[in-house]
Amino acid sequence: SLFYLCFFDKMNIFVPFMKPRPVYQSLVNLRQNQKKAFAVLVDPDKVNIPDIQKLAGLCNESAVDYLFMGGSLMISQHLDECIKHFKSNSDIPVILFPGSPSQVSRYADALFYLSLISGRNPELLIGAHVVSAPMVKASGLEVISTGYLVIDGGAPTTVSYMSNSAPIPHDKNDIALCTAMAGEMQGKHVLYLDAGSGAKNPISESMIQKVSENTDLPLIVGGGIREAEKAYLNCKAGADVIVVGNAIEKDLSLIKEISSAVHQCSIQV
Ligand code: 1GP
Repeated sequence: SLFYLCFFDKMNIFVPFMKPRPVYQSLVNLRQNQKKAFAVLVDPDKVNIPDIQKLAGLCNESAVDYLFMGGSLMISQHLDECIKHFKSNSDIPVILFPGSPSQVSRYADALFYLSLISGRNPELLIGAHVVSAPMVKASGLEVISTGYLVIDGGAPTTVSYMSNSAPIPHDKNDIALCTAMAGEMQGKHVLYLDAGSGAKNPISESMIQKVSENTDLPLIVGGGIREAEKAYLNCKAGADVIVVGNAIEKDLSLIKEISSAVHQCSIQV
């Protein structure tokens, strides 16, 4: 009832009691404290349960900050299982990064409610959200409203094909910035710049810098990052969270390497 949702403060001002949003708050804290975070992206279609247990151990040892879970397709049916196994081996928060409205699991800690603001496909701006809204609400998940910008990564990626919408050209920093600003003013809570999984060219530092300097939202950057050096440079340019999926699938030792490069950047700012 309303009684439980609101209270009066000392000056008798009516204050709604907000549901706690720990994952979102942790993202805001990064930006406020100039700390950097590393997220490992797992596509449930590409892992089995023993992989997940091994991955959880490596993520724990390497001080990974978040596990993002999701993929453009969902061929396998074991999303819940993957999350449960990860969580029984790790305290790292799991955030859903859904490629379709069916990718909702109440076992995760939070969900990026992605709106593809770089595209002009109404389905991915609002349509899929309408379809998934009752399911998302019923899940009780912490929902993080996300302005999602796909940037051309030099080759067609799954996200560029599936979204049926042109990505922002790699060198058009102003378009990226104006799109990010629009997302911020529309009330999105975080921004995600993505060159797409397995992108040939990751997002340029100059684009990251332009967006980061001119917006206040936590900034997540991913797509085609294969080296610790690039992760470090992205952080220096203003990314708050670095996401890596593809390269880690090929070489698990990168988890430790990239995580320490990202955290190194926190220390030096
Ligand atoms: C894709 O940003 C993520 O949506 C990660 O990309 O798989 O290329 O690391 P990679």
